[in-house]
Amino acid sequence: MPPTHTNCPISVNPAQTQQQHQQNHDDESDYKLIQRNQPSKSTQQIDENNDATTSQIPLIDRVFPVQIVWRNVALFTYLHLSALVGGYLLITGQVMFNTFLWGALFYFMSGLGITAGCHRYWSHKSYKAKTPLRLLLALFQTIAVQNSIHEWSRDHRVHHKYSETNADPHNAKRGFFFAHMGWLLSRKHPAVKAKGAGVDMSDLEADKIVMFQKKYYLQLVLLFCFIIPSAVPVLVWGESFFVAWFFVTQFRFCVILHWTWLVNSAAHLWGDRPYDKNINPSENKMVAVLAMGEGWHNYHHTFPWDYKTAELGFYQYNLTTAFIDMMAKIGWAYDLKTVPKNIVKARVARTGDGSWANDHYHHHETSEVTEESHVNEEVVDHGHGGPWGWGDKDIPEEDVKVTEILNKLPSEEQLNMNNNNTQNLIEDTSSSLHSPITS
Ligand code: ST9
Ligand code: ZN
Ligand code: ZN
Repeated sequence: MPPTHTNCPISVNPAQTQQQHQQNHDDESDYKLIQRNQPSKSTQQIDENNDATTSQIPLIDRVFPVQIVWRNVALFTYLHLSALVGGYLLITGQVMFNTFLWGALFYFMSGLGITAGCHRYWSHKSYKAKTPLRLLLALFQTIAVQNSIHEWSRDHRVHHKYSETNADPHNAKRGFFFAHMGWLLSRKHPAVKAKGAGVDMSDLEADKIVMFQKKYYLQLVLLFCFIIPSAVPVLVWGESFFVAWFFVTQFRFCVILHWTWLVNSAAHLWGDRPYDKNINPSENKMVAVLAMGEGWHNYHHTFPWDYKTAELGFYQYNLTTAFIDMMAKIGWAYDLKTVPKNIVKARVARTGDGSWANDHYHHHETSEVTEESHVNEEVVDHGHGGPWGWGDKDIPEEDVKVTEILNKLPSEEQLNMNNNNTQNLIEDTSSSLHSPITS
């Protein structure tokens, strides 16, 4: 069905009731709140061929054009049926032990490629990495088959800046299924493309590893996600091709996809909002465990430049933080950005929903933020969006100044920059890729 748009910033479909229209206009005022922090007021409308024209695209509306992509429906149907076969082979003991370990290795590699790689490193620039780690993360990310690093990060940056609007690729206002996987089964809303075009990607476009992976994505995926994981068990320890294909490749791939998608669906719908009650993303422990520490989503959307994506470094709920810390110990990761405790607490008092004090998973020490302080605080509504991370020009200066940067490189250059976060940010924004070892 083609999208219907009018010059009204809130689109009105003839089938809408007056009540729905009113609701849209309520949402419009919602959107104005979002706009307070956004650089441009209007969104360009793009036609079905994605060309920009001058009129507006609604960012909030209740009627969503759905254009199903049947090729994707077929591919995902095959994937899920194959994963069921793989799961059946596992629980009926038909998978050799070596094959199980091999599958687990690919599971963790692909998971970390998404969490530590294209999420915390490339999308948010929450830490820096030396070339060996960048190569490793790019390889891991390829194994996950979640689109190229470039495409994943562009969608993710626009998700942070325009959360829960039409410009959010997996807008959770469209329901659990759409946010979970429906967005991959249909054409993107024109607002995603229009707003996404304004998101700065220059850092990734200057990253040779990212651009190489984008260029040869299909070949790399075939080799690292499908051929190698399925062939090695057969050739090296005599597993049947049937088991290698359905368990190691299809089952492992499908499970990681669902744990990732839960961050967009469950962690945008259910859970506490201790840091900012005005946004949808929430703290969801189940998702945190499954998604290697990525379920503390209210914190993450509030402070997207924090490399831990959570207030605490509890490794059992945040495997990715453990991995990055380990990489920092061997010197492959550095400039780890994090938000000091007192800043977090001030934010909890200002915009939290009051659950922080009750939930001991968020903090080690006794809470100093009381219920009373919530009642007395005037809550500032930030709208839904925010800066996408450390390199975003819209990150507030105050936030940059107070950010703690851990594991700085002991080089002279770094020493000169001590306590000068703004300089660090400028370096990051203008792409530190000019240095042979960093990005
Ligand atoms: C997958 C991704 O699963 C999952 C991402 C999840 C993110 C989670 C985040 C949560 C935090 C991290 C948690 C990690 C937890 C990990 C746990 C591990 C244990 N901006 O896309 P096209 C433009 S992928 C700007 O074809 P359609 C652009 O010009 C699964 N512009 O649009 C583009 O051309 P180009 C496997 C944009 O036709 C053009 O539009 N992959 C943007 O509407 C066309 O783009 C699949 O299934 C933007 N954001 O098609 C593939 N977007 O790229 C599925 C687009 O050349 N995808 N443009 O510049 C598709 O088939 C299609 O994209 C589509 C839309 C059908 C969905
Ligand atoms: Zn994020
Ligand atoms: Zn999110």
